[in-house]
Amino acid sequence: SMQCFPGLVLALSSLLGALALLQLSLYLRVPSRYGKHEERLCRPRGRVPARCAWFLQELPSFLVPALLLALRSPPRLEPLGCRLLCCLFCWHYFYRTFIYPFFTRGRPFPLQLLFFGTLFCIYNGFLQGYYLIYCAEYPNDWCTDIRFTSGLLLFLLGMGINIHSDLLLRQLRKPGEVTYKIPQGGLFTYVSGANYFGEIVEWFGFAIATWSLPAFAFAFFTLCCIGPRAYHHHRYYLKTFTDYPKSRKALIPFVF
Ligand code: NDX
Repeated sequence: SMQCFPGLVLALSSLLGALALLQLSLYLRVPSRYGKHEERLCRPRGRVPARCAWFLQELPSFLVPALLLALRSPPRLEPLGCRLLCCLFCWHYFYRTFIYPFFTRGRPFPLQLLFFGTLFCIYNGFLQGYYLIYCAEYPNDWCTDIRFTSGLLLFLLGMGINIHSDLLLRQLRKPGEVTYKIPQGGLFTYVSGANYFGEIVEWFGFAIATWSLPAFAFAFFTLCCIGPRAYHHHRYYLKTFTDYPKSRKALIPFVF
């Protein structure tokens, strides 16, 4: 049966950190090509309905850790912290897989990015799940540790912001519409990338609560993946709408 290989966790986390830096260097200057940044002349055959794309792409991040958690024999009963943290991770991806795609009004998603996105979700789902179920060790009172409680609070706050902002974006369109409008309300009052801000806060909260290399590597990856995207969204809005609110920042309220 499976066991913990610390070297494997270290190697996979380092590769995730390296991928984050690769993304940062690729996407600082040009945005990743989906949604409002997709090149106009993309072949329509290379695209998948947004619903299918998000469902398929995010499913492994739910399924892999959920299966690792359910199938471990003997089941891991101690400490509570590991199972709780694994459930938090799965909870986010339950939303992203089974709820978000069914309400999205996004445009068709490029097949090639769907392929890489799926690979990424398998990779990260395995790394986070494997670490928490087979490797992590917490004292029995971890649930009352300041790192766990403050991290959990940030996670919940970020998740709330993320889900609320996803909802505000969706309400900008009627079913079947694919045009872009100026997002209003919630944290969009302060930043163009409110959904991304929420997601970043969420995964840094998770990293603090987990206090582990894999979780910090993933939070860093998230920052490098959607941080630049928030900046490109912001530039797109400034270019497209002459009446775009001048005080609005790209990602971090009042700062940047
Ligand atoms: N999926 C994370 N890298 C990604 C898919 C793409 O979960 O090759 C990372 C995630 C993947 C990426 C994933 C990993 C890295 C990949 C990348 C592709 C290339 C890259 C694989 C897996 C890669 C290397 C080189 C390292 C291998 O029509 P539309 O779609 O634009 O409509 C949008 C709509 N909307 C508006 N509607 C009206 N008016 C407006 N002004 C509008 N603005 C937007 O709202 C969408 O339907 C919807 C949301 O759009 P947008 O662009 O704001 O968000 P989006 O980027 O689609 O993300 C959706 C949610 C969001 O909450 C975000 O926080 C979360 O997913 N997310 C997204 C990406 C990654 C991630 C979280 C994470 O890293 N944790």
